[in-house]
Amino acid sequence: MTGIKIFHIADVHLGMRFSRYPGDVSDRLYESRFKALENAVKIANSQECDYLSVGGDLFESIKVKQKEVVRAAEILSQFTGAYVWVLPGNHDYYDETLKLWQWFNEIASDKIVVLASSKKYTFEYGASKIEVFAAPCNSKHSSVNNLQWVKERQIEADEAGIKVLMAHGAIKDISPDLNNTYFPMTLKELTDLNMDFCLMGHTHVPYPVLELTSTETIFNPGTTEPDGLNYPYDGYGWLIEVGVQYKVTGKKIRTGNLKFRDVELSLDDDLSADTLMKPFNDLDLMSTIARIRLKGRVNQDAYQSRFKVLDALSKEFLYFEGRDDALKPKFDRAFIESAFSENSVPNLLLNLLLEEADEETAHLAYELMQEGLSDD
Ligand SMILES: [Mn+2]
Repeated sequence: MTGIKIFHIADVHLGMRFSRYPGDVSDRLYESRFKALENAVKIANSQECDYLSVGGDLFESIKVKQKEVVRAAEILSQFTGAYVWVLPGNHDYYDETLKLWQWFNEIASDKIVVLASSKKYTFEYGASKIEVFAAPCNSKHSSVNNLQWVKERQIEADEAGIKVLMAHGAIKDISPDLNNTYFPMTLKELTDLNMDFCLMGHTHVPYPVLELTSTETIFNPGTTEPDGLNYPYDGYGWLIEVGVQYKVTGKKIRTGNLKFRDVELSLDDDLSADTLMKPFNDLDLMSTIARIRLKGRVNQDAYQSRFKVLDALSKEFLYFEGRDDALKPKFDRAFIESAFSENSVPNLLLNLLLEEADEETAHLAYELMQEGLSDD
């Protein structure tokens, strides 16, 4: 047989809203998810993939708007390969009474197949035959996964093609699922199914962590577009190639448009724009949502200028949040001299604490003195 190529994405979450951000930023975040889906189709086309697969949670919710569903189907219809596989995830689970999937099927071209049932779907294209064992979600939550039917299946004599599992759910030790409510499964469970490879969705962390692999057979892309400051990945899909003797290789390709960066910066003395920008040096700032949390101690002048510096920076980014709650002004001899006259009790005491104890203790004593003074 000749090789086949699949581009696998998951967790696009079209329709996700970002109400904590200002209007123009939340609009951009909302739009960028559709763009990421377009990127995925373009990548799949330029790589001449035979299949494009979506491992669940194409949509953020079963209540997405019709125009969002239509838009998604139209984007996927641009795929120039043989088939698009769309697995319902737990956010967009399958139920035949849902408008979501009715709208989707009405508009989607023939090459788009919703893997709505727990069963084997067979695809033949060119010289290759591929059998997709689907484990879609049919509810938002479940304490058991949908792999049971795959485990119990009768292995048919003609089960000769490439065997692929498509499933959506939490994978133990990779995604957090503390209460076991997201179709929990284990890597061993997946390996034991004896598939040629598994196309997964749900876990927003890409798996495996490698960029390129010829040994792994379980692929989870994570979100196509990053979705928040607690998500340090940039949005990926897996390009999977099956060569002679079903040898599988995977290559991670970026599909995302925006980047989120949550940075904690420990300062010592100075607070310059250059220092603060260091973590963002190689980024396109107008496509970056950043939060910077300052800590440590800086000199008095730097401390007084902190809002000005942060304000100037914020204009460079798509969105920028500066936090100064853990930043303190340096508490040193110079400060004590400026606050208390020479040989006064506070001056002597604070200088002594600075020498015998440390800056923290001396500063605390100073703050207590301030409180004491204001109580009078
Ligand atoms: Mn999910």
